[in-house]
Amino acid sequence: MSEPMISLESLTSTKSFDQLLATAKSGGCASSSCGSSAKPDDMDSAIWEKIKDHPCFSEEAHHYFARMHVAVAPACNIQCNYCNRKYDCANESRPGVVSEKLTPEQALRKVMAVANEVPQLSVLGIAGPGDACYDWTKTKATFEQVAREIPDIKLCISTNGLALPDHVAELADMNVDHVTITINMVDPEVGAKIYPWIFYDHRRYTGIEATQILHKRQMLGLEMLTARGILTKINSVMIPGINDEHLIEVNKWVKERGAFLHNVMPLISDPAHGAYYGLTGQRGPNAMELKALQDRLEGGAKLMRHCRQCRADAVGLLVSDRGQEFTLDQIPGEVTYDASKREAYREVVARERGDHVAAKSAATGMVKAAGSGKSLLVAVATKGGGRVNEHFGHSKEFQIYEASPTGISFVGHRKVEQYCLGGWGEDATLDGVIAALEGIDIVLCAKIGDCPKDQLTGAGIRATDAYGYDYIETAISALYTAEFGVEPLAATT
Ligand code: CLF
Ligand code: SF4
Repeated sequence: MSEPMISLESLTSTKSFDQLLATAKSGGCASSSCGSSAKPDDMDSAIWEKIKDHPCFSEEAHHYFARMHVAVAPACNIQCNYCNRKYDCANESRPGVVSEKLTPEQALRKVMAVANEVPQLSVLGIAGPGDACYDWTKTKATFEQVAREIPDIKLCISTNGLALPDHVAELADMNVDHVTITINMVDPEVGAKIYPWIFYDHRRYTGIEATQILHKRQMLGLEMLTARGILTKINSVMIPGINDEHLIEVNKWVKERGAFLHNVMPLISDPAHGAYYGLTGQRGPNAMELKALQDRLEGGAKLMRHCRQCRADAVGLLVSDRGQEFTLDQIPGEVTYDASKREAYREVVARERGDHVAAKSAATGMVKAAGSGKSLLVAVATKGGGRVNEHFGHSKEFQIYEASPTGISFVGHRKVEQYCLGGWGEDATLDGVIAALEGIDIVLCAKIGDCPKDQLTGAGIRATDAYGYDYIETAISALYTAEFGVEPLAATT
């Protein structure tokens, strides 16, 4: 087990800015890889500059950087069968949670307050709770005000695409270089099963007529963004029996039109949310069905697999939402932005990140060199920084990695209910965690007690805390080579 070069606490502390600054200025890094670039070899430098601090557009960045959403855009111009308008937009948020809706002025105050407290903040997104392009006046006013006060924050928008072509030029003028379009179909017949109506050009359309218009506008918007060099991510909601097979076609279409990423998300369907699908019993896919479809899409448009389907008022690293700490009643009436904390954090991360990339490359090389031809599915308890650094019982999600002859890949995450609450754990909760880990070979965590470890073993899932605080890939490569005969497997049962 190796100690981190810089502790996660020094990266993420909300209380000790002096310590953070001291860490940033102290240097003291023993690694020969300090300062090395984390840019993948096969990526264009200009694109890397755009995505390297964006937690959604770069899987690697999501270990270090945070986004926040401001819920300034409640109005929407279409109806999705998985959405109940009383709740957040399900395209970019978990349904069933009501947001605090903000004016652009309130949003600015909130962004400055978060920037002062959350040094990882790098992106401001507007993802509803309706449609950011349809509710354009408020979206634009928010972006303009925030860009004036915090010029280095990246601006990001999510839309259903219907009103998008009307605003591409303004998005480019405002330097918005990350746009997400939710595209669930390229065949209007499929679309008619997902969208009962749209509101376009002052009138309401239904059925195939509606989805033909939506499809044309989505494709036009995507092409216009690509022509301007704006990076696009396509979100698709996987709806079993409705569009799951069809998403293969969607992936081809969006790749041909220059999409940078394709994010296939599972339908979240629950009668309690009051949406049409929930009320009519339409189910969402399970984790293995989602992974199987994502695996079939490999080789097409590049996939995003680390989406957390976050709320329209989410704040923080994707792994942990701190939105509830920043409701308007907790923010001072007057806020002045102080850039120093975010700047100090960036200095720390630049060093840690170079070290991580070198470790990752060595780990991948070891897995490939093992030449076993076999795969290992590993669930990792982490709270950020790319390390195995969370206790099993404190985890609210596990990050899933696959080690195979092609290397080590992040393939998704599994949300769970936190098992340990102040020193004791509920058996029923543990049963739920074990069910969520279906198909996993080994769990990696910073600490685990004998009781949960034994129960996991009983369910055919091994668990170990022998690699606590190691980089995730370093730990997985050690497991992989041990599993296939190179070294004994440490401390797993
Ligand atoms: Fe927000 Fe979306 Fe921008 Fe990210 S979220 S507007 S691209 S800053 Fe990210 Fe959240 Fe998934 Fe969205 S994890 S739901 S993909
Ligand atoms: Fe709901 Fe978003 Fe669809 Fe509008 S685009 S209906 S807010 S899920």
